[in-house]
Amino acid sequence: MYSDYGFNKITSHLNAMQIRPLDVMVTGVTGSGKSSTLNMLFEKTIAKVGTGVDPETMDLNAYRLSDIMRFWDTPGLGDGVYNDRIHGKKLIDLMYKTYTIDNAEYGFIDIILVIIEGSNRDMGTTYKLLNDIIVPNFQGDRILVAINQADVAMKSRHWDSESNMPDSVLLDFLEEQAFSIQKRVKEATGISIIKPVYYSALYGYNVESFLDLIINNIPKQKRSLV
Ligand SMILES: Nc1nc2c(ncn2[C@@H]2O[C@H](COP(=O)(O)OP(=O)(O)OP(=O)(O)O)[C@@H](O)[C@H]2O)c(=O)[nH]1
Ligand SMILES: [Mg+2]
Repeated sequence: MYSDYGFNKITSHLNAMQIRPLDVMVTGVTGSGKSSTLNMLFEKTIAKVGTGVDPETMDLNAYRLSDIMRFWDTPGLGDGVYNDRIHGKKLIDLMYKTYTIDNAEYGFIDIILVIIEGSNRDMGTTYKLLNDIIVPNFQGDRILVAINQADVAMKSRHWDSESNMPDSVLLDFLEEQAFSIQKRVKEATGISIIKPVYYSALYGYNVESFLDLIINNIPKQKRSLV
């Protein structure tokens, strides 16, 4: 059960921050697998996953994995200029959602997770999402990147479907890709991100690394507004 994963560690971080739960906003290009990622964590279908080429998620939805973590599914960018503007506004509104404690105002979302597809299709839209929407409105050190669809990163080649793991060739490729995305994000957006993890929401591969990325990067303090 992933709802128990890292419980003690998360709890002690949150106690230090004096918040509960940790709010994680999940963003990324349409079709990158945001909703699938939530289904992977919850081990059941909680969020509707797209089937064809059409974007699926149109609104913000919050799901509580446990008392200590809540995930916000969001619509993906790359859905045409008109919809991107509407969806972009929803993302920005969420980034500016606040709560007040002892007369001080804090940002509701603690961490933003940007999901990228292993095939690297549409990195341009990912950079646009970062540059136009996220980076100007959110602290750079609270932005995490994860690479989904590890199984099809090499067009399904080198994925061992018996063990549901990459073989050594694909593993090398994914490692290389993680470094390269870290570098490219720096060049394209100016922010320094932690080396992304890679995982497969479809096959539940590397879920623990995915959660570790979040758990190991829980901020020390409540988020002040930018
Ligand atoms: N092979 C593979 N396919 C995946 C994986 N994760 C998601 N998909 C597929 O990618 C498509 C899009 O997945 P969604 O979870 O709906 O993507 P999304 O990011 O929520 O998309 P929007 O809601 O449109 O923004 C679906 O057909 C999923 O089955 C994965 O790890 N591997
Ligand atoms: Mg979705």
